[in-house]
Amino acid sequence: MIYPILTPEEAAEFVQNGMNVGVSGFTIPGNPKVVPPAVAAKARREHEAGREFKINLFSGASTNDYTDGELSRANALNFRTPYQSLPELRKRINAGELHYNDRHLSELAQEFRYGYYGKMDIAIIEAQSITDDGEIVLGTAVGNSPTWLQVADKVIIELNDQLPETIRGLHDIYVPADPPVRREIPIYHASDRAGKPTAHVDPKKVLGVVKTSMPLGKNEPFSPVDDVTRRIGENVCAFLINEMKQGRMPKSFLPIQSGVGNIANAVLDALESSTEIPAFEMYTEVVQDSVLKLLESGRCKFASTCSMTFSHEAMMEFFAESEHLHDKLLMRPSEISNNPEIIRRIGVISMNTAIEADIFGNINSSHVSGTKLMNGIGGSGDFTRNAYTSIFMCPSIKKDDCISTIVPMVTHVDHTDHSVDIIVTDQGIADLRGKDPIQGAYEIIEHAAHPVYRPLLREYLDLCQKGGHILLNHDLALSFHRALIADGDMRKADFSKYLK
Ligand code: 0RQ
Repeated sequence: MIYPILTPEEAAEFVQNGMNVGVSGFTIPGNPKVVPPAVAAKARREHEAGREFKINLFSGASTNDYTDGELSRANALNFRTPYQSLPELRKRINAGELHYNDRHLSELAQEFRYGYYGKMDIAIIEAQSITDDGEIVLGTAVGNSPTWLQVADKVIIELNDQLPETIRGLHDIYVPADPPVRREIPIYHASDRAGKPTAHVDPKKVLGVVKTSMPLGKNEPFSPVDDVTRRIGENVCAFLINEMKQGRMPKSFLPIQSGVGNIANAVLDALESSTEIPAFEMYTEVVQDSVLKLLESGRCKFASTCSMTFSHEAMMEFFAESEHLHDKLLMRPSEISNNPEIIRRIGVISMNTAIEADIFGNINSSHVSGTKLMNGIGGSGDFTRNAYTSIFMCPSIKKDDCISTIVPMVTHVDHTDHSVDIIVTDQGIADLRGKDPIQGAYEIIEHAAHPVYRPLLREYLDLCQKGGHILLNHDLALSFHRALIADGDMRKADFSKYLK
C-alpha cells in the first residue's frame, strides 16, 4: 500500500480549528470510529491550553457516539448539518452551544458541490479497502462519502478489518453531474444499478490510512411491538390492501420507504405477515433488522438503501448469509437513495413518523412544542414530497393521554398539507386526498384523533372564524400547547381562558 499508516492521534493532528470536516456513514453505520474521538481529545487539550478548537461537521445523516457523541462532549463542534439524533448533541443544540442546520438529506452533497459551505478541508472515511489507484470499497453505509472524496482537499481513511470482503458489490456509487449538464439518473426499478461498486479518490489527497478493528452495527435494542404500534401497523396494511382493491395501486404493488424506529418496525412486521400484499421491493434510506427478516423470508424481494442500520447480530447474520442475500440489497449515496426524481418515477410509498400533525394535515417531524429539536427532518421530506402516496404515522396520544398528537395547529411545519396524503394512528386512517381543508379537518378528527380529544378539536373548529378557505382562531390555535406548557396536560386546554 502506498499510503502512510497513521495512528488515530497522528491523523487527528491534521484537523485544525475552524476546518470543514466531512465524515462517512449514514445514521450509526459506516461512520469513522477512531479518528473523531482522537479529534475530540485534541480539542480538549487545545481548550485546556486556552486555545479555540471547533470544527464544522458534515455527514450523511446522524452519526454514532464516536463522532457526534465524542465531539459534542468535547465541545468541539461549531456547526453541524444535515441531521442528528444523539441526546448529548441535541441538548447542546437546544442550549444554543453550536449552530445546527437541518437539511433534506438528498441535498447536502450537491449543496456542497455548489459551494454553499465553502471548501471541505478533510474527509474521514471508513472503508473496507483502498487500492493504490484510489478505488475504495466503503463500509455499511454510503451517505455522502462519494462527494466528500471528490471535494475534500485531504482524506483520511479508516480501514476497518471487521468489514468482510463480501461487502464488495453491495454499493452502487453514482454521483450526478451538476446543472446545467445533469442528465436523468438511470434507475427505473428499485434494483437497477446506476454506478460502480467502488468510490474513487485521487490518491494524492490521501494523508494516510488508520487501521481499525471496530464492531459493526448498532447496539440499542428496539422496543418490542406494543398494542399501539401494532394497531398502527395493521391500519397501514389495511390502507394499502384497500388501495390495491380500489385499483389505485398496481396489483404488483409499489416500492416502500420506511423510516427508522419502533413504528416503522411494527409496520414492517404487519407487512411480513400480510397474505394480501404481494412480495414487495423497498426504495428507502435505512434498513433495520425487520428488513433482514423480510429479505430472508422473500417477502421483500429487494432493498435499495443508503445504510444497513442493522444490530450487530443482524449485520453478522447478513454477512454469513451473503451468498443468497448479496443480490437482494444495494447501498447508494443519500443523494440517490433519497432522490426526488427516482422516488417519483418508480412510485415510492413513503411511511414516516410525525411528532404531531394538525387537523389540516401539516406535519411537525422535528421540533417538540415548536422550539426543541428532537432529531431533524432527515429523509422524510425527500420522500414525502415526491411519493406516489405519502403516509404519516404516530400514536394518537402520548404520555398517558396528556399529549394529543393531533392538534389544532402544529408548532413547527416540516411537511405541509400539500404533500401529505394519509395520516395513520392507532385510531384509524385519515385520507386527505380529494378533500378541501375543512373536510380534511373533520376526517382527521374523526379517524385519527384519540376519542378523548375529539370533542376539544370539534369545539376548536366551532370557535374558528368562518368565511375563509382554512379555519383558524388566532387566539386558540396553540391552546393545546399552552395547556401542555402550563399544566402538563393538553386536555386542560381551556378555550374560554384564552379567548380574547
Ligand atoms: O421524547 O424520549 O424524551 O420521551 O419525542 O418520541 O415516541 O419515542 O417516537 O422514536 O418513533 O420518534 C418523529 C421523533 C418519532 C422520529 C420522531 C417526544 C417523545 C420522546 C421520541 P422522550 P417516540 P420515535 C428516516 C426518516 C423525523 C426524521 C425522519 C423522527 C421523543 O421518527 O425523528 O422521519 N422523525 N426520518 O416524548 C411532545 C409530542 C411528541 C413528543 C413525540 N407530540 N409532543 N413530545 N415526542 N411526540 C430516518 C432518517 O432520515 C435518517
